[in-house]
This record gives sequence, C-alpha cells and structure tokens, in this order.
Amino acid sequence: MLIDLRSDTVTQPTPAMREAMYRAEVGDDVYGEDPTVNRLQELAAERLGKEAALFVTSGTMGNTTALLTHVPRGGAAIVGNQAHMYRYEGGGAARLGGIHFWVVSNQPDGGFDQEQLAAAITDDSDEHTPPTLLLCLENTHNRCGGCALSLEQMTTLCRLAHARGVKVHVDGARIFNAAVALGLPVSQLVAEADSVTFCLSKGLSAPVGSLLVGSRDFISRARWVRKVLGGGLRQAGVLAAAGIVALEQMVERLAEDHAHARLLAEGLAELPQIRLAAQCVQTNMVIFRLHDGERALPEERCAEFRARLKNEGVLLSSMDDGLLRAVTHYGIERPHIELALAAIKRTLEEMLPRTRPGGAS
Ligand code: TLP
Repeated sequence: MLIDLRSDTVTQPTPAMREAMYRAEVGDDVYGEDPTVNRLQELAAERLGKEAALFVTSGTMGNTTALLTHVPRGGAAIVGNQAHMYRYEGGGAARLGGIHFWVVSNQPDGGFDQEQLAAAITDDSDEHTPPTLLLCLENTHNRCGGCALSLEQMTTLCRLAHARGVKVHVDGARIFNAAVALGLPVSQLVAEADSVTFCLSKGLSAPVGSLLVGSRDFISRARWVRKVLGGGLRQAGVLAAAGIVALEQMVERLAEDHAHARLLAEGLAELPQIRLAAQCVQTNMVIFRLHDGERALPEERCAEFRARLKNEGVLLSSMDDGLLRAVTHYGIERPHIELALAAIKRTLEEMLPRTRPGGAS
C-alpha cells in the first residue's frame, strides 16, 4: 500500500461519483445542450456568487482561458513570483496570448505588499511599459504552503486593482480549502474578484475538470477562447456529473484534510532533521526542508530522501530548491499520517543519524 502525499490531484473518484457518471444525462456541450454540464455550471456560478460559469478540462485551461479573455496581446498581467500561473503553466500567457507577465514578489503567505503592488501597476501613457490589465491572485497559495488569503487581503487587493482600472483573476484551484479554513462562504471570499478558476479534481476528488466563473459577458467571451484551446468537449456531462457530486458532497470534508495536515506538521516539527518552510499550516499542505544541523540539504539529497521514502511506501513531491511537499486528501486518514511519520523518522535516522535539533533554518 502506498501513502501518496504528492498532491491532492491523485484522489480517486468516490463511489457516488462513479454512479453519477454512469447515469449522467448527456448532450452536445458545444451546442450548449449537455444538461449535466449546464447544471454543473449553474451550480458553480451560484456557489461562487457570480453570474455564469464555464466547465474546462483543467486548472491550467481555466487560468489560461481567463488570461486570454481579460488581456489582449501586448497587455500585462501582474503575477506573484511564486504563482502557479507564473511557474507551472507552460508559459501559456506568452506562448498563446502574447501577454506580458509583470512579476511582483509574493509575501510568505502568498499575498502582496500593497505598496509594491501599487508601484507595479502601469497605464498606457508610457510607450516603454506594457499597460497592466489584470492582477492574478492565488488562494490557497500552493508554493506558500497552502496559506489562505484572508477576506480582508482579498478585498484590499481587489479594490487596489480596481481603483486603477485593473481586473482581478483568482487562481482558486483550492478556493474551497481557503473558504473552509477561514470559515466563510466561498462567494464572500471571491465577491470582489472579476473571475475565478477552481478545480474539481484536487481536494474535491472529481477525476477531471475545473470551472471558470465570472460575469455573463466575460464567460461568453471565455467560451470562445475555450473553443480555440480545444476545450469544447461534446458529451462532457459524464465528467460534469462527478463535478456536481464534488460540489454537493466533498466540500465540508476538506476540514478533515486540514486536520490531517496539522497532525503531520506537528509530527514533522519534532524531527531534528526537518524545518517547516511555510509560515502556517492552514489547509492541506505541509512544505518543509531537510536539515543536517548545519545547513538545509540541496535538491539532490532531497531526491535521495524521496526515493528512500518511496521504498517505505510513502510518496512526497518536490517543489524544487530543496523544498518538499506533503498534501493530505480524500483517502488519507489519521493512521496513514501516523505510518507516514514513522517512515519519515526511520528514513531520516538512516540518512542523517547525527543531526541535533536547533541548527540554523
Ligand atoms: N498544481 C499541481 C502541480 O501543477 C504543482 C499540484 O500538484 O499542486 N493552480 C494551482 C494553485 C495549482 O496548484 C494547480 C495544480 C493548477 C492551478 C493547475 O491545475 P491543473 O493541474 O488542473 O491544470
């Protein structure tokens, strides 16, 4: 048995999802005639408090569709230096849209310093600088350890952008984790954003799919972009059916994943060879470094650690730069966390037997 903590993307569909997929009523969604896709889109728009939604294949397609819909060629979008959209989405903005990414440093919780953000926004009065048309936020923030941006941060950043005529897109791949952790309705958290992508196929455990939500006008333009990207799927209701189950049955249980992540973090914090990297363990991720008492171990040693741990039946992912990540999700229960901690402890004692606690982090 493998305890797979690489990502919440590895979740298997629930029995209720498989049943719903089997029974799904379908039609041609490019004609807008798939009743199950339509139902999912209505449900998603309602949950996020927006006018309309569009079913897309992945988080990457949702974010890329949003970028290409909001920003014409030559325009600029502000992204965080740790953002998934900047680091892990294949450069789609430049490659497909001729969009210039203007990079601003993320704060440790994934937010932005307001002054730095304000200084990064430019208009079209200076031919040297591409005009800022979009601000991209990420909530929860993956590389910042799954931190949830608070309602206050979301509101402040959206208002700052809007006051300068800049739209806001939220990469909310895990926005339901944020809402559950903050104890807020998700609609309130994204109330001031112009568009949001969220994923069904991460903690919500559906096999495929994400939604892009926004105003009716934005979504009808996004629909055109989705077609260009090859995302006009025909009898997609088979997939959307699992998404409906995800939204109706899998949101509240994210709190269990968060509790398991905290348990894991507490156990890891006791090991002298581990330094937790993120400021907080607020949702379903734990990011950490390995330490020999003198210094953090480089990427090659982390790869060795992951390989040894795999032999013990535990999988972790690497975020490069010597950062390791464990993600809790549906299918991971308390005993799995205990087994994983025991395996990590054994592996580290073999690899770094003489490490004493308290070295520099
Ligand atoms: N993230 C994946 C990897 O790509 C790193 C993961 O395992 O966490 N936004 C955020 C914040 C994400 O974390 C991801 C996936 C995406 C967008 C893209 O979603 P998909 O994989 O559906 O294209």
